[in-house]
Amino acid sequence: MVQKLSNISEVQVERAKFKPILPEVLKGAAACVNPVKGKPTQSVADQSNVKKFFKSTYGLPIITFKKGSNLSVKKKKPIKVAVVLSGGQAPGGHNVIAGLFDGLKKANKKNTLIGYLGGPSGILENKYKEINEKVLNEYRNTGGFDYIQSGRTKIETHEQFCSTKDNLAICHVDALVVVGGDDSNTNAAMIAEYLKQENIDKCVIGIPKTIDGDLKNQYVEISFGFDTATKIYSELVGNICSDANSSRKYWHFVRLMGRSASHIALEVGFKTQPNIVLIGEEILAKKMTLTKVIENIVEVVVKRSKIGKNFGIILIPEGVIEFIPEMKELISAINDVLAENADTVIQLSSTEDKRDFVCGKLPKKLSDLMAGLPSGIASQLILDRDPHGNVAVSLIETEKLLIEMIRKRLAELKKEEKYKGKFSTITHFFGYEGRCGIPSNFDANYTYALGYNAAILILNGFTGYMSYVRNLVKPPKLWECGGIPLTMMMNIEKRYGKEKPVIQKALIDLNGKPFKEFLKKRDEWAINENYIFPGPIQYFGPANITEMITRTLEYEHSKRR
Ligand code: FBP
Repeated sequence: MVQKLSNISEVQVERAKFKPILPEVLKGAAACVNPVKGKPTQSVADQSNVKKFFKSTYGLPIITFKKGSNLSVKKKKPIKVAVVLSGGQAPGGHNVIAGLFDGLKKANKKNTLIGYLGGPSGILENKYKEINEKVLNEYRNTGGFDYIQSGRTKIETHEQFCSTKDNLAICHVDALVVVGGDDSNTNAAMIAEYLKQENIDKCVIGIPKTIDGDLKNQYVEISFGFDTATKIYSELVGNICSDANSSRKYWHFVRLMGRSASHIALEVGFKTQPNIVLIGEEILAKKMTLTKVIENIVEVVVKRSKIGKNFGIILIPEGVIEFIPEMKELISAINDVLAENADTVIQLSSTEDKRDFVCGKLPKKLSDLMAGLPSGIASQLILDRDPHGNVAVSLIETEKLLIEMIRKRLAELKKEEKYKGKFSTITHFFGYEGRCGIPSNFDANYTYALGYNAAILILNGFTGYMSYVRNLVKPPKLWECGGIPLTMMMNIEKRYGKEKPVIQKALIDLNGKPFKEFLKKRDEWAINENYIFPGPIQYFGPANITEMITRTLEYEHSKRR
């Protein structure tokens, strides 16, 4: 019986009783799961270059788990595993830990699990806690990463690899599980490679986490957290659609998280059917300038106004700014200036000084562009990059830039008597609201299976792999499990001015089914109020609501069927 503590909500009390469904193939102890090795693999691009960085772990075969007896696992001595949560929060992180813990204990009660605290810096500083069943039980099926917290430290220097090696040895850790997005899993691959080159027999396994949904491929059908986060954002956007449709006086500009990729905006678009959804990948492919993006939005605003509708909802992926060609060029040039002048920039205390310094180093065309931007946006563009070199898009108020430019254009049209409407705007940013919600049934099951599956990969001695659980449109019992080599997902990219192997981000495929479905619908959404109000995530009730998967996953699978 779960006790209701004073700081636990009624929903959490009920939610604690939820028992994740394990895929049939993982049921029973690891000794009942047989790993079948496929053919050697290649990285998705830049094969010979990627291979140079991963001399010992490149080209590993894909592992598929099948039911069958696996005696080698039975003979294993007790092992100690460490888990680290890396990067932004995503609903379901605690269930990864729970699945991993249960998988290890099922194999041998003496197996133990520790959690490094505060992300990868916990490994470097040797800060950890023992995962204990009683405490863990309070975190099962909950959102957040608060049990062991997260962080964005990157392990990349020789010294950092050495201290990772030393600290794993000090704690007698046999395997490390890195729960993270593309950058954190790139890090996991580097650690696996380093340990292998040093002849150290320890496993490193990655788990695909990120609400952004941009860590995916044929095996990793979706990263965990995307399902819950998009359901939360959809509820909020649906409510705004309802409000807009009731008062009919505001244009709502809603920026949504998702870093570079527009998967979140597209999924929320499907679930709520707003008037406009910008897709960064389309803007990039069509090389649409900022002026063109504005023109397209203005066209809808004017059309709606002509039929008396001075209101609407527009979804803006936070990463769109990086896809507009001139902004992309500007950001890339700023990245280079910041990388080349890191020592000077760090000395400058105010954002304005930094902005002026960077501006002075840019080619004229780009410094003119920067000068023409609202000063808030220009400053936000030069904010510190994260340790992986990414721009802090969650802090750039792109919606304000768009509004300012739309306003200017509408004023011109007014002068030319081509527009008579009223343009009142409200801005929203939904990001952090969605990252720590109580995981949906899908994410609760998926994350538990990913963790449990990671335990089985470790018990079989695999390293340099990502835990995968696929066939996700089917009920969890039928999900397929195994490991995909981390190097298989890599390509070479420029980071901090240097060529580096990194896991390739999965952006929206413009030839893919989800985008094509969107194209069929968007003109209709623009003019009419086809709004859908999805309401909150349902944890209890009819299965068609509680077990609902994302439209993106549905469409992607319908292509394969
Ligand atoms: P991950 O890629 O680490 O999962 O983080 C994703 C994300 O939530 C992005 O959507 C967002 O741009 C970014 O994190 C915000 O970073 P921070 O948490 O450091 O503010």
